[in-house]
Amino acid sequence: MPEHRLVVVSNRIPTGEAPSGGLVVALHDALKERGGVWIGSSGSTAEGATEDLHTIAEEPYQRLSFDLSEQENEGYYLGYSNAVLWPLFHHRTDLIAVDTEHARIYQEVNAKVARMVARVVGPDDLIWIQDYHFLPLASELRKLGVDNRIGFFLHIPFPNSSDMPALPERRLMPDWLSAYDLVGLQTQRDVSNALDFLLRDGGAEILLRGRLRLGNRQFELRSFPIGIDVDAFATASTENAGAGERLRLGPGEKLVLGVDRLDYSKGIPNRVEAFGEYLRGRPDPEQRATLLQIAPPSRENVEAYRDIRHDLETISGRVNGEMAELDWTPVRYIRRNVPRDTLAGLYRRADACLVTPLADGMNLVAKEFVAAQDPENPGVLILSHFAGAAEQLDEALMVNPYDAVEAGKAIQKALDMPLHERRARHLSLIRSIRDYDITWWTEAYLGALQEAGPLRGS
Ligand code: GDG
Repeated sequence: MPEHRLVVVSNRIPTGEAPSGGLVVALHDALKERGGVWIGSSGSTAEGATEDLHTIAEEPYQRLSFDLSEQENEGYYLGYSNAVLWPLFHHRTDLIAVDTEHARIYQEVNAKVARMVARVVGPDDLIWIQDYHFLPLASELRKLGVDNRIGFFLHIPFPNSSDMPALPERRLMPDWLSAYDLVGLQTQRDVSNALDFLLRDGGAEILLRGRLRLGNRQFELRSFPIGIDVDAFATASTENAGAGERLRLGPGEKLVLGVDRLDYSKGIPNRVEAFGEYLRGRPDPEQRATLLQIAPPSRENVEAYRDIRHDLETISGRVNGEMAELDWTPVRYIRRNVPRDTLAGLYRRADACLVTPLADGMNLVAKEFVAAQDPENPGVLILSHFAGAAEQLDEALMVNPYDAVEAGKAIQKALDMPLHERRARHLSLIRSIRDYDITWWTEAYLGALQEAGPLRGS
């Protein structure tokens, strides 16, 4: 395929060398292969922020950042993106904080970012917009006369038809989406939710499978489950296989691992509750296991995120208070970012990984855990039905994260699982994550974007 220059836009761009957060990790892997330009906010707020783009890196791809003002950050990022769209798209309509001023600023920031992007793009560039912060960006770019091929990828779930009515701006959504040439979603479930919305409430019609018309625009809607750089992760895990020794687990003690941004969608308190159930129900009380939960803080300025921290600390304290011994603390919780290499080594040491979100677009932790296993003696993935990854990783132990008893039994089953079964499940899982890795995701998406209609100049 002829290589058009790629211009990626996302809310944040990595400023340091060790990106964390699913979207940033995935795009970094994609762009380091292909090169291009990545535009995003610096994360710092400036008084009366201008529309200047600052070059923060040239290699292996160009990174351009912009600043937001305090007020823009409050309205567009904390307010609308993370206190309206994020809860709505994760089935938490109860947490939505509707504020017309925030909605107005969200639109305004999208118009401002469109002006900055329009200055950078050349006529042959492919533009790839990322995630819910920028739903209206293509419609703003079109207003400026940008007629390049523009793609969108939504990293989080698409809301179903019972949740969508809670969004005051839902009537704008069909125009936002149809300004793109290709709307990429994580799963088939998301595609059916988006189709349902666009056909029933949005006035769109289907032309062909995956191809829609709305007014005078035609666009495509398809799923592209995101993946990881499997080899890079596998190598990091073998090179850091000693990381688990720092935990000083007792002889025969099992390690159960959880790794998530501290976010209410990830089901972290439910998971600790499930671990408590497992401990109470285990047939051999001498069998010790530690749950290591790594949960770097996230969006702490949004109120609902303070509550989740409180919930997690309460439940961890309760389980430890009940179950700990003088020489054993069953729940260890680290509210800090752990270096990526250490993380890879911890995955490899873990006997089981608990990936039990209540709602999740995909969940890269599930895939990283599988990539990090020793194929001769692999650990077991316990996966929520509500992770997008569940559509692909059906050889994991699937659980309902709301049911602590069921999830507790799954932990027991994982820790007792015979080697031949662990190997067989792992083989199937690793095949799936290799077939749909980050290179597949980028190429499949960009190939489809390129074919979504003739590009000027090609
Ligand atoms: C969004 C969607 C979708 C976590 N803690 C540390 C750390 N991490 C890394 C993990 C993983 C990433 O952050 C988290 O990715 P997820 O996919 O699990 O979740 P979100 O951040 O919510 O990502 C999600 C994703 O976008 C991609 O499309 O899968 O559904 O919500 O890579 O390893 N990394 C380091 N230290 C930590 O403490 N270094």
